[in-house]
Amino acid sequence: MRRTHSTTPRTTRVLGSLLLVAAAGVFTLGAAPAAPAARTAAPTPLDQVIPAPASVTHGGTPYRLTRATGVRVDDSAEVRRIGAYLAGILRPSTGYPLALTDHGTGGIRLHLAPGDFGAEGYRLHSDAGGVTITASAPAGLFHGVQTLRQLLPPAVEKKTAQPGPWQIAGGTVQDRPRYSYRGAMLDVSRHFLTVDQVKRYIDQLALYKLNELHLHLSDDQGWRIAIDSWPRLAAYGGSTEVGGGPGGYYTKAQYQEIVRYAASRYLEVVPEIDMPGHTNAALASYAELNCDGTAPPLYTGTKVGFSSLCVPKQVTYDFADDVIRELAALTPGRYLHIGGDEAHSTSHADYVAFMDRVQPIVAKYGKTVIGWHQLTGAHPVPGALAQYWGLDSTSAAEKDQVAKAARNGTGLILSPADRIYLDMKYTKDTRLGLDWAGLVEVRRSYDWNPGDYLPGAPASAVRGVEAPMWSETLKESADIEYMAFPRLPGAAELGWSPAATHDWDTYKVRLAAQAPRWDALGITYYRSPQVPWPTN
Ligand code: TNX
Repeated sequence: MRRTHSTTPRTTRVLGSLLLVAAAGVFTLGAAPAAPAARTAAPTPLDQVIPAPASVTHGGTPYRLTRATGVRVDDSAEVRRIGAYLAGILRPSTGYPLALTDHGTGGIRLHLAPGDFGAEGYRLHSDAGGVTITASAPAGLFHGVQTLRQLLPPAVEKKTAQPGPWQIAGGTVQDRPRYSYRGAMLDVSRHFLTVDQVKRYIDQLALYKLNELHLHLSDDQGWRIAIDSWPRLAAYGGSTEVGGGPGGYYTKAQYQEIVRYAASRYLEVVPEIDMPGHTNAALASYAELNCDGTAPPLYTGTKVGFSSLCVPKQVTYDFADDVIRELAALTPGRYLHIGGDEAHSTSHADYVAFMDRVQPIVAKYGKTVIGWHQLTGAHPVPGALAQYWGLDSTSAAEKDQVAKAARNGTGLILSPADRIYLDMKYTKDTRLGLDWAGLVEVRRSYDWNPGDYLPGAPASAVRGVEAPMWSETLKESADIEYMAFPRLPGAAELGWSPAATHDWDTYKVRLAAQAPRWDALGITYYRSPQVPWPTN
């Protein structure tokens, strides 16, 4: 056995790749490190997954799935459910029965045991006798299952029987996340997404071990969640979207279905009601929320910064209390996001007054406040998190304001717009997306360090990263996937993997190797020229 780490010197890795390729009989000299070829029988090396594992020990005989392979689970409903999820992925493509069992030996075992795994870590051990994933909590087993998926050939993701063989390299992966907050945001306001479209994205997030799904549920163009005490918000405020389409909203039952589905993939839903700006849909639904008592028309354009709740009116806080109470009651997660960005039509004094009154409402209903980083210009309550969405070029004064809040205890979620805004165009020719934060190619979105990104902010204030997907130009799942892939896996790696594994040259090879998996899953992606995609 040879102990290595994903930070193996490049030469060793290149040699390893060449040897693998040579073993498969397709030796090519002088080429860039080849992505593990889908057609070869050599199993994927244990460190060739995304996000990069914390540590890997290579060695030993691979495990080969057979018709006799069982999925062994502890006698626990939750572990059994994760086993059923895994078997559900493996059965169609392998054609094997993969029976769930709580006894016997060998096969694929999911096992809960005390250990130094943290809330989400796991160990995956593979040898000729079987594969065992061990964790101290179900989330760790689930993340280990994602690693196992990626170690199997991409064709395992297909829905019809494939030839195999189905091998997992020998060795041990010891893994746990760098950050506890690893998020993705969907803007379901600018264009509405159905429950099934959200579930499809949830499955894609789970494959890369993300654990937070932020839903941007309200904006100028649409209100997307039913609120019983203010029924026109959804019924009228949800009746359109950018471009004038029919919009839509989630009933409470549908929202809870999303929450449940996300939880089954170990993602927590973070609902956002954006206030006091970005509120035209609410203002159009209830005249009394406007300072002049007149409801504006619904809005289907893409401008920002023109709407504001009426800060001096008591009814504004009755509204906020009702909405937050009902949404908190539907949401088992810890957080409630109150927006707070681009309040260009609210005076600074009003903005501060509004946040001073609304943050305690969130606490009253048992949730922790998240706000866009403009919240740091008001008085973030103790425990609040600020979501930073600035650019490299954001003024030092603005960065300082956020860093100062971080030094005073406000936690940070990093979503720098010119890095991981998934709605930014890749190049000037990208058909979809916006470019106000710049063009963001794949390397740029990957090549930064959340730990030292914001000058003056202590590394310990950084709770993690989140990749937002604003939907002004995005309507279909295929649109969203084209913008998310291949950048989303990079955001996931920034959130999960130790900084020491960060290396574009080796990452791009692992990223390229994901493409056949996306093809098998029907995921549309941008074939960036920066990535050495397999050519077949
Ligand atoms: C800025 S980022 C916004 C959104 C837009 C987005 C488009 C943020 C907190 N506000 O309202 O949709 O840019 O990229």
